[in-house]
Formats: sequence, structure tokens, C-alpha cells
Amino acid sequence: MSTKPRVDFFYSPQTRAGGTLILLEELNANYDLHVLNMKEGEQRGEAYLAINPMGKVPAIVHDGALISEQVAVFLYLADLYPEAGLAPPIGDPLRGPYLRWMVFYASCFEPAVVDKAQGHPPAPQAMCPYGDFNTMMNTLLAQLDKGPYLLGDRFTAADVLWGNALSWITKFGLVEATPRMQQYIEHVAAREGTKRAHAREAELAAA
Ligand SMILES: N[C@@H](CCC(=O)N[C@@H](CS)C(=O)NCC(=O)O)C(=O)O
Repeated sequence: MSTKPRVDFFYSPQTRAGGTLILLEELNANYDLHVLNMKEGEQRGEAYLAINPMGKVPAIVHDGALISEQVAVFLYLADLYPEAGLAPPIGDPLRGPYLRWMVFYASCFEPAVVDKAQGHPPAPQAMCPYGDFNTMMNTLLAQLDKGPYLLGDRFTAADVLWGNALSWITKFGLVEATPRMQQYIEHVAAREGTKRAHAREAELAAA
């Protein structure tokens, strides 16, 4: 019998939860997939709100605890399946940069992209969580230049997060892909776990 931990995963196709599906495949995790039909508003139904009062995906439940918010879900899962080697452990010199780039995504990149997409003027630079759009973007691009992966030679869960997010965001035309960014997106997308997750997502979206 497998001793691998098992998680419940709350998901809807073509949402932020797609990144978590890729990560679960990359980790070879044990998971039960719960698909929410957002067209029917299932994420706002009583049953799901009792699990995640935010009515958002992705979310996972493990050992009775809810973990919501994409980056928290990523950090939790990558640590839960250490045999996959996608999370530099505490004590590894890459642990700090790994946490930095995970949190940079949620605290700088996403708010910047959402402000841009909605045409919201950013808050004054000193108060704005991402400073200003160009500084945030140039900081990311300089890091990508250190590649092939975000943290250099080592592929981590941060690449699953960023590879997928950059792919979506450039497809939506919210950010223009530089040649290096495009190369990074393709490099990450070529992985077997990522391909499996994309195939599964396509099936689920069609259903
Ligand atoms: N802060 C959340 C945001 C998640 C989020 O906004 N998910 C969207 C899908 S991309 C959602 O569940 N929307 C459904 C709704 O709000 O009704 C995270 O980082 O995971």
C-alpha cells in the first residue's frame, strides 16, 4: 500500500487552478480531483463555501486542513512530496530565492498584471506592492536571464508556477513575451508532467 500522502484538490478548468494540476502531475502526487462547474456557479454554492469560504480555486485539503491561495498551495505541495525534489529544503542556499520568487508572484506580479488588465492606475510607487510595473517586470526578466530555470540550473516548483502563469498572461496579451521569456515558457511546457496536465485539462474543459 502506498504511503504517499493523498490530498483533495478543488479545481476548475481554465483558471488559476491549472497550475496546481501541473504541479500535482510533476510531483506524481496522490490526489482526488473535485471539479467545480463555474459556469453553474458551483464555487459559490453552500457545499464549496463550507470548504473554502472565499469560493476560489485552487484549494486543497490535507489531513483536515484547508490550504488555499495558489502560492501557499504550491509551497505546501512541493514540501509534502519531497521525493520529487521540487522544493529546495530549509538549509539549502536556494531555499531563500525559492521563497522569494514564489511570493514575488503573488505579492508583486499578480497585483501588477490585474491593475494593468483593469486599467487601474497603480498606487504611488512607495505604497504600491509592486513599486511600478516596469521595475517589477525588469526584475523578473533579469532573473529569467540567469536560466535555464528561474533559480539557475535547478528546476523547482517555482518554474511550474511561473512557466504556466507567463504562458497564460502572454497568450492573453497582458504582457509581451520577450524571446527569453518565450524560450522559458516553452522549456517548462515541454516537461512530461506538464504535458499530462495539459491533456487532462483539455479533456475536463471539453466535458
Ligand atoms: N487569491 C487566490 C485567487 C484565486 C482566484 O481568484 N481564482 C479564481 C479563478 S482564476 C476563482 O476561483 N474565481 C471564482 C470566483 O471568484 O467566483 C489565489 O491566489 O489562489
